[in-house]
Amino acid sequence: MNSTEQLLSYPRLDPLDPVSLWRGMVWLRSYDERAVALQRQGRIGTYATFWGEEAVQVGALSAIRHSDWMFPTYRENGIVTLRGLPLERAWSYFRGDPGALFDPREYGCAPQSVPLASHLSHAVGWAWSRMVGGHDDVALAFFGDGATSEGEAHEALNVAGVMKAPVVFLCVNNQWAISTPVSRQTAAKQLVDKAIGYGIPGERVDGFDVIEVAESLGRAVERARNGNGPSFIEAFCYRIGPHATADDPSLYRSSVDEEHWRSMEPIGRMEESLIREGLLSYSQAKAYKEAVRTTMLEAARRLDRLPRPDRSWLGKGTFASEVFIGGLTGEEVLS
Ligand SMILES: Cc1ncc(C[n+]2csc(CCOP(=O)(O)OP(=O)(O)O)c2C)c(N)n1
Ligand SMILES: [Mg+2]
Repeated sequence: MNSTEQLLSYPRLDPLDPVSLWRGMVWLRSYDERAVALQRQGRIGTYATFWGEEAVQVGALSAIRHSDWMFPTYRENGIVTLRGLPLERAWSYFRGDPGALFDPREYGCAPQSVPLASHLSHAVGWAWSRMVGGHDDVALAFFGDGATSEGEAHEALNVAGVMKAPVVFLCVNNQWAISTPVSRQTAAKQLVDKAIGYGIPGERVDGFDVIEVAESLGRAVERARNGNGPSFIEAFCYRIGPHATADDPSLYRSSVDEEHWRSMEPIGRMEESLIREGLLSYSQAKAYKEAVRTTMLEAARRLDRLPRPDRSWLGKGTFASEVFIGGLTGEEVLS
């Protein structure tokens, strides 16, 4: 693809094709960078950036199929665009637009959870109901290091272990929960050790290595699909950026540390190795990144053309009879 050629759509991920995984990460990075720019320009509100966590998100998504559902947090806010949600709809969430909500069945993705860990019970309930209904679908649930301290994380992990619910619990240990370091979060040596208490298998992976993530997730998904129950994967990485655009990490952590982890970020590292192995050329990489950037800029212009939220939208979707998700009423979504 040359630099002037437009991208027609989002990249399709194949765990056995490393270039597709690199493309997915470039897509998410570009989405994230554009979102931060939109926030700084006052075109969206507070935004949770995920710089450095692209390998976790792409590696995980590559390991599941469309009938498997994702249960993201606010940090995986762009992942559903890799299943086709229009970019401007994903961004419009950050200006309070109920039109940003979508029918979860269309994209196999639950709404992003802002309350920590509450969505883990939803993931277990969904997965269990699929299992009881005779399907072999799997739930992929993201949660942070901080979320492991929530009672609801414990409840969800415990029930999943007992019921052998087909869930992959993907704990994104980015070492920070806003200003709380993981050393103040738990006395456990590593978060994956918690899996033992629930009687479920656990693995710890390098969250900056998309292939390692994809392989580990592949094993966990297969286990769940074959009726062998849940897994706990700790993806060890680092939150390179602030908690969100409203945060200033210089108040609570050292820039030396940040620099160290920034040098490990997943995309540049993978790009270098793909070029070294002859799977990607420098000019192809450059052209792809430019094409993605153009796609993002065009989507940002479409965002400006969407109706602006107004006060009358507050509370919209509170009642099941109201139309709100993808033109459906809550009752229709639940039916
Ligand atoms: C139940 C609940 N308690 C507190 C908060 C406030 N809060 C928002 S993000 C956050 C830190 C979460 O850290 P972590 O789970 O590590 O996820 P990360 O932000 O690093 O992705 C907290 C405490 C919340 N959203 N929900
Ligand atoms: Mg964290």
